[in-house]
Amino acid sequence: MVDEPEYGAGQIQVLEGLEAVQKRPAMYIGSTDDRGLHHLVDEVVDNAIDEALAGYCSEIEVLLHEDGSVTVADDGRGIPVDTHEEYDRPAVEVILTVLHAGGKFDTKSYQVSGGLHGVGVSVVNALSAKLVVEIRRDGAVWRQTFEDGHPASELERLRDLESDEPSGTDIRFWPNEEIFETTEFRRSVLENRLRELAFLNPGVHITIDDDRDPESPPSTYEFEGGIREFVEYLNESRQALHRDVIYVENDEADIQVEVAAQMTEDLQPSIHAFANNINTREGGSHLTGFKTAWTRTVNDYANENGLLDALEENLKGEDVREGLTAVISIKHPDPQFEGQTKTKLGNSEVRGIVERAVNDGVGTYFKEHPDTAEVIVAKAVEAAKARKAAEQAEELTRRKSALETTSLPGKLADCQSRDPADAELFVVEGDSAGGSAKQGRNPKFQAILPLSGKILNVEKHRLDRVLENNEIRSLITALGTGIGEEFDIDGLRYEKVLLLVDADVDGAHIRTLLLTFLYRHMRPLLEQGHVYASQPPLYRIRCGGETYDAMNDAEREQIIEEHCDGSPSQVQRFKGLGEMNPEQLWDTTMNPETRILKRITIEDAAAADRIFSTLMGDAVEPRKQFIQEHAPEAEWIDI
Ligand code: 0RA
Repeated sequence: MVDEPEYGAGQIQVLEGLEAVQKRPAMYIGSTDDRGLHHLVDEVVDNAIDEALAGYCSEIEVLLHEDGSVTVADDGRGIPVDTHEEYDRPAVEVILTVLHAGGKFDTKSYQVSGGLHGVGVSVVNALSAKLVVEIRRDGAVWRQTFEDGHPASELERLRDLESDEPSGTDIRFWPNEEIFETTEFRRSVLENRLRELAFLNPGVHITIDDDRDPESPPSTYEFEGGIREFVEYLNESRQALHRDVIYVENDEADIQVEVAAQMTEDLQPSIHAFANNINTREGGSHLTGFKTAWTRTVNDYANENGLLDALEENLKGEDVREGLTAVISIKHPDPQFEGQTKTKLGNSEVRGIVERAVNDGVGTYFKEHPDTAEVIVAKAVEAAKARKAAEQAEELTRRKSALETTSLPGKLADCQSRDPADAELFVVEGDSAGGSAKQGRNPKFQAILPLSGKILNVEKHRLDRVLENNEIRSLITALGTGIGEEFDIDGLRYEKVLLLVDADVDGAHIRTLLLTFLYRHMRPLLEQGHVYASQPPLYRIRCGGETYDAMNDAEREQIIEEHCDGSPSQVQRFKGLGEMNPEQLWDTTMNPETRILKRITIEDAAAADRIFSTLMGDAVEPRKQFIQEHAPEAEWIDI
């Protein structure tokens, strides 16, 4: 490290108070639902990662406690404890009680730091009923406690630090139950993020342990290979076409660029771009730079070696990306995040920097590894041929434009409302359930689209085949958004899209096929939370003139116990939606007052890509393993 800035309490900038955060938490952490809750942990972990990026921290431990709190411990420098001159209070107290009083806003103090979560640990404190910070620094162990964001104790000096004891910070917090809709941390959500951080920051060792479930062993993540191992992980259930992951790195103008890529047999690209450890799912200049350079480099190699003679044209971007798994990670001292969800990298200078890194690095790699270059070109040529064949038959263009001009599908029973904001579309498995749903619905705002057959597995077919499928075409025209590059959320005809399938294996399969289609061709619909799984009950129980519905066996037993004194007068098992009459279907599944819906969101595109490749791809072993690992969570898959 050169030119280390002196970092004491004096350098901390002060901006505003925490009441603003408590009043409008969503402004700072996006939402107060499950997602917002997990952002609290991300925020503290990101601070520890910043210490690691500055070269001071190598171990991060996350511990989920039985009482619902969580501790994040690191071996960084420790939050400063000396007196903050302006406030005449310990720096740690200022950092935890004054918004934006971290060091990060002073670009000299930190080379690189997260932009999205980088709201500061004071936000975590503001949204916690209680927070305890323990610091090992300046020869001692220190502790301070906070309640509802306010100091509940002075900073205490607990004891001297042992000579061999490393410095660091432990932050334990209890999220405020009055602020969050849920305060239950989900281990798998945290694991996905921690794994990702370990891939993006090689050398950092991250552990998560869950005391709520004493049986479960801790998970640890440390990847010496960094994003190369990330690509291998993403490709676990994809068939790679060459053994080694291509890796490029470059530093230019203080901007660090890393790219890892491997071509697979698949049809889907799986390309993930990060800036300062933030998953930039809306893309941006680093992704654009990568795409331009990858297209150019593959074309250059192909032309120089006469591999495009038969094709008689250059490869297009979509051709060279078919089946490509890639991770792009840049670290920038002053990242600009734009877009609806602030996950699009705006810095325009990054485009050229990534382009040059990939042109040079991958160009050289291809010259040194002609076998790899050739399989990559061959794969792209195959994709181009398929694209041209479809274009020549004019099928693709015809089908695409037909989607825009044709009237609504005949099978759709549309709703009366023309205002998408209060309209819902039920996509229903089977014609008979579709019939019941049509009779049972409220036609004012509920539309029904029955699906007759199984829909196509889009993971295994190119777009021309996908668009031949009648069920998929009906769905696209009913939704009104178009697909792929032409997708336009403004065309969406229904605020909610509800997938209504039987509660059995076939139903789960159909739902997964539908989700795969939506994920691959209408991803913003999922990202923006428009898609829901309807949860029809499995049992209807009667006793004492009352009716109760149970979603599963455990609930059935509980109801029989609590409401029927152990002996119900009737227990009906719904074998499928088709067995419910229209009134039952309305009562249990469609009535907004009483129904149970599960919103399907994509927390993590990389994890979702892997899940879809695993569930829908060719490799049998990883699929079996995935289903076995997730079996305890029933057939529901959280993506
Ligand atoms: C302000 C300044 C410094 C470090 C930190 C905050 C810091 C915050 C957190 C939050 C969790 N773990 C943390 N570790 C460090 C710089 C300290 C220095 O210059 O010595």
